[in-house]
Amino acid sequence: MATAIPEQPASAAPLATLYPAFLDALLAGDRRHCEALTDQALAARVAILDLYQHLFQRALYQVGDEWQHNRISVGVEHLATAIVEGLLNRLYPQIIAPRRSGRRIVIGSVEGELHQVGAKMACDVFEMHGWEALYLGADTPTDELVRTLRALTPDAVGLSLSVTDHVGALLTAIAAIRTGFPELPLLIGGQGSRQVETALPPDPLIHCLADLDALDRFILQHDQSPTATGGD
Ligand code: B12
Repeated sequence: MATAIPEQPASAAPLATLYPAFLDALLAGDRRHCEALTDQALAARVAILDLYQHLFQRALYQVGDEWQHNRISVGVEHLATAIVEGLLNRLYPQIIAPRRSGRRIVIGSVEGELHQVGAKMACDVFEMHGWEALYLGADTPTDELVRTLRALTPDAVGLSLSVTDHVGALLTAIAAIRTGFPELPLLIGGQGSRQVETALPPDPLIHCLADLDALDRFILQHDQSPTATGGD
């Protein structure tokens, strides 16, 4: 399956030069070189959202294509993913907005779903806007998700879905969340979610967000809305 990546904006231009070297380093398992190239991108003032989508995500999608066509081993794919997760952790202290909004989101990958990098990136976008973003991890059991929402009383919840086989788990999670929290904004993202929009129940508080730019716009709009809770 060929996977779509967001169109690259002019602001991400330096990444076009860095990308081939980054992909090579990732496939070679060369963490230090990946770090150095990431630092070069930041020094060239590439925005974090561009870095995430047009370097990290683009490279991991390519890794997926290489794996699908048996050109790389599962081990190489695992190592590449671990390197990107390390890069995200390394950037984390830099991305947290010093001014906190008092808002909180809980994000989980749906039950059965082992892909977690995209959901972690979505959490980071919330942190950049001053939200407290809590990632429950891959394969979040639906009942544990609901229990956590009850305990943490977030302002929104996010669900991530990569593999289309997990659509049923997504719909189950949505139904469980709606039973307990009829007013809670629910954000859905991930490659698998692109095919499920039509299967979702009609609900103005459910938002399918195609990429991190759409998420960024959503957060800005939400934070400006008079009904938004929290705040300094
Ligand atoms: C790494 C990887 C794995 C790792 C994941 C480890 C980890 N720590 O996450 C492991 C080895 C576990 C794995 C397993 C499998 N994988 Co896999 N995997 C990948 C790979 C190479 C990279 C995933 C990734 O991190 N992408 C980068 C992130 C940043 O992209 P993203 O997830 O799309 O996230 C972005 C947006 O979608 C969005 N987003 C994501 N979540 C959310 C949530 C919210 C709330 C919001 C707002 C936005 C948002 O924001 C992100 C940034 O833009 C992909 C290739 C690919 N195309 O992604 C295959 C891929 C996803 N895997 C695939 C498959 C088939 C599998 C397996 C079924 C393989 C198998 N036979 O076992 C299993 C399924 C396991 C399971 N039960 O889930 C297929 C899925 C095909 C499909 N459509 O169903 C892919 C596409 C590979 C391919 N080309 O065929 N995989």
